[in-house]
Amino acid sequence: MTRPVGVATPTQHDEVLERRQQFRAEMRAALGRAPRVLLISANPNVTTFVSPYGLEILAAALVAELDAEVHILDPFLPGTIDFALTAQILRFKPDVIGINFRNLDIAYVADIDSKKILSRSCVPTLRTVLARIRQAGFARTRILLGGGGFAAASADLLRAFDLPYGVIGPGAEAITRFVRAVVLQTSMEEVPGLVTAEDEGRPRRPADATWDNDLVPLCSVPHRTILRERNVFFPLRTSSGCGLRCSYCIEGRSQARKARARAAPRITEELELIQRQGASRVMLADGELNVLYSDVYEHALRLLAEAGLGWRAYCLSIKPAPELLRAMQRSRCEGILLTFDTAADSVLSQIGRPGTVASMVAALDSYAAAKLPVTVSLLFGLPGETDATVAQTLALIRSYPGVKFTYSCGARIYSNTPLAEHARRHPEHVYRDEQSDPLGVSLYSEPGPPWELAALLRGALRDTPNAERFW
Ligand code: B12
Ligand code: SF4
Repeated sequence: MTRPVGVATPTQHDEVLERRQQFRAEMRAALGRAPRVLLISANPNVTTFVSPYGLEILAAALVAELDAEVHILDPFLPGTIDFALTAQILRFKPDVIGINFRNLDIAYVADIDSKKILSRSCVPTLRTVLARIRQAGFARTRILLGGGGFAAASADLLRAFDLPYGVIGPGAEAITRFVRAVVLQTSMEEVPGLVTAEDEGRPRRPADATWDNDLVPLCSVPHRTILRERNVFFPLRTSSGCGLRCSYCIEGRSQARKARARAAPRITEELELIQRQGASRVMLADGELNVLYSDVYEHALRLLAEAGLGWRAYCLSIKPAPELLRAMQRSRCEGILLTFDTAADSVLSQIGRPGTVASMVAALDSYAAAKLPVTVSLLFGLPGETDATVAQTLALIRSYPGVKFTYSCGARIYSNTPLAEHARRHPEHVYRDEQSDPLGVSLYSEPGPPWELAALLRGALRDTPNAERFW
């Protein structure tokens, strides 16, 4: 089993210390030992290898708050056998099992030749994990689901697997309070972000990221070793959440509902930790790095520059402040993934993103003038897309031959989003994979099927080497 190692730094506030003392005493009194929590990563790494960053933060919370004994297990780690999971559960005898379901599927794949959706679902992975847990005879009321993939289809997943509880949003406080409620046999009401199958994606008490942001993860050694050996980007978050609500995106629902920056000392501490782990490149794991303006980004970029680490980040297309641009230029930027989606104002307003195409283009101009390596991401087929809006976006691609563009066709419909609501009213624009159950992959695509859009764009962009289809 994997024992997470690392150093969690307790916040020095009296209130926090008092709470932690109380929680730990309660656990000892009820159990006569520390609570045991098993955290399982149900992520088959569909595209690139990633570490279970969310679970590492939960592990830090459980140790800091409850002095818990925590194991992080990944039955899909290369060289691991998934059926060993049952034996590991029987041996460790956890009081609670927390499962991270990071990806529901790989989001977008419409195949031109077969005229089908070929996206790969991660639901079978979750099914395997739950089957192993059941084989160990573990009570379903002590299982808690969470993560981005869970938030995207919470009610459907709970119903499909007959599970009572999941958490939407940041999980540090939630897992701590869940363990406490299980051990003390008290109500689950205090668990922030808790949802049941009836809640349809709306927690009764939303979670926020205060606890999560204040922790330094307890890292899973095997995962971090693979990141180092394969020279993959190590995750590092400077903020959490997104205050915007783009209609197709689960970000503002799966993370905190309001973007919050982390305190600079926590970022410094975590950066030092990943340097010791041998990181040479970092993915700034924020939904969008610049979604709220704060000097914490500049602080992080300065630290990265001093440490000589490369970095990548998703960035919203808003004009970067001169200080932020300078900090980016002075550091080893390996990629800014600019969220653009469309060059048509009519589509932009339909997806509920503030701003205009002119303001997004101004942002692109700033990054391009600063000679930063920008990749613009586009999503064709959103509500309001027409032949004319497709032509507008094609014109944008052609007018920036020096900038790389990636595009997808058809927007993944997640059941907990406004796009799902819109799709229910416009079933003529919905395309499903061959699975008929509610957890199958469905895409929204206007004005025609996603594979037709993809074929049209392939033809139109034949002589445009700066544009590439994402999948
Ligand atoms: C950075 C990032 C990447 C990087 C990762 C780099 C790295 N080395 O880690 C890259 C670019 C590689 C990437 C790839 C992909 N990604 Co990505 N990624 C992100 C992003 C922006 C941040 C991920 C992260 O580290 N977050 C910070 C951690 C701490 O948050 P977390 O893991 O969600 O955990 C917190 C909570 O969810 C909760 N929680 C988590 N688990 C549990 C468990 C329990 C029991 C509880 C109570 C709570 C809980 O508490 C945690 C701590 O606060 C997220 C969006 C986001 N803001 O999270 C998308 C996101 C996770 N990615 C997504 C997708 C689709 C993908 C890809 C499939 C894209 C593709 N087609 O290639 C691949 C899949 C990679 C794989 N595993 O194979 C989707 C997943 C949802 C879905 N559609 O199923 C997200 C949510 C984006 C979105 N808005 O749609 N990604
Ligand atoms: S700005 Fe980006 S992260 Fe935020 S809701 Fe929109 S697409 Fe999602």
